[in-house]
Amino acid sequence: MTLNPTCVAISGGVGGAKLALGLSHVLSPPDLAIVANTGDDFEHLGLAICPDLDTVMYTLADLSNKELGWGQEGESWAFLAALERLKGETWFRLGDRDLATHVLRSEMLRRGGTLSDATTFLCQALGIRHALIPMSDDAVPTLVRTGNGTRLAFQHYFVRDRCSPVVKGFEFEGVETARPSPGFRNVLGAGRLSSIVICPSNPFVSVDPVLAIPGVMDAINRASAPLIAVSPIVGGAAIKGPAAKMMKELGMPQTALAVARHYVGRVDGFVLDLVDKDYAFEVEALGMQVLVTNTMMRSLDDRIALARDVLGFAERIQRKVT
Ligand code: FO1
Repeated sequence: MTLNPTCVAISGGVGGAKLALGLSHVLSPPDLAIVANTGDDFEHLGLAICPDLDTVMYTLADLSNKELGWGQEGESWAFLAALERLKGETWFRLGDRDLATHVLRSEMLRRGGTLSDATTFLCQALGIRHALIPMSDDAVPTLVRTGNGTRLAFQHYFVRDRCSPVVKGFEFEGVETARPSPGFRNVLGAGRLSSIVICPSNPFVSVDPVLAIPGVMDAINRASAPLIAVSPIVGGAAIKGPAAKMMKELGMPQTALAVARHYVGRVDGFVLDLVDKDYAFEVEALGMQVLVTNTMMRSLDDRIALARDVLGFAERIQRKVT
């Protein structure tokens, strides 16, 4: 199916999935394609685990575990208990329902299917009609360079070590030879594209891996659609996850303005939360258009309202640019 969306949303983590859901309520399936980060992916117990794809997939299917922020709701943990009894690795918690996703995807990959094929199959099985696309079908695992010089696999940093190691930098292993997935390349070249939205995700480990893939920024710059980033930092804190801690350890202020600076030269528009409205002038001085609105997505209505605001913002920038 050749996709020809008006909006491409780039998503990673919980915050990204919330705005992706809002966009999916505003735009009908042909008009929206969601590209998920796969830098968090890793092989565990012989299974291909794709957390950011699954967070978006479960969110769109209304199956997501709201308390945990990952995995499925109403989960049971019999597999994990049995694994414990067998002295297997249980630091990365796999629920029984979630396990079916990993087993099926792993089998499809083992038979030579691509991650894109597996994602399409699983989304169709869950009745998801919007396109969910991995950023690449090549493995581009994110490594976290820590204070004592070691490089940690992302899930070892994030889950096993509970984000406690001091972060010095990141590496996207194999990114130099990675290619955008066919779907990702396809949607960035869509003739109808009028917005590319970076959802409020961790700039370093959820967004940078996607933009670092060779050809992606060129394709974004060739597209007439503006690239808009929603700040994942509100009032000096990350809504969820280690973004603010990472910024501190990287020697950056933990502010929405620092996030804008991180994106300078790459994005056309930046969305600040109301509490950060005083940064608007400085963000504009970086050469970005600015939208100040509520970015706290507590309810489905908040998700939908932010989606509408961002799309309207893209329209305004579009008119200005062309
Ligand atoms: N995050 C945790 O903090 N603890 C876990 O045990 C855990 C298990 C897990 C299983 C499947 C999956 O798709 C995600 C899971 N996550 C877990 C979240 C995962 O670490 C993601 O990378 C984060 O959500 C950041 O994107």
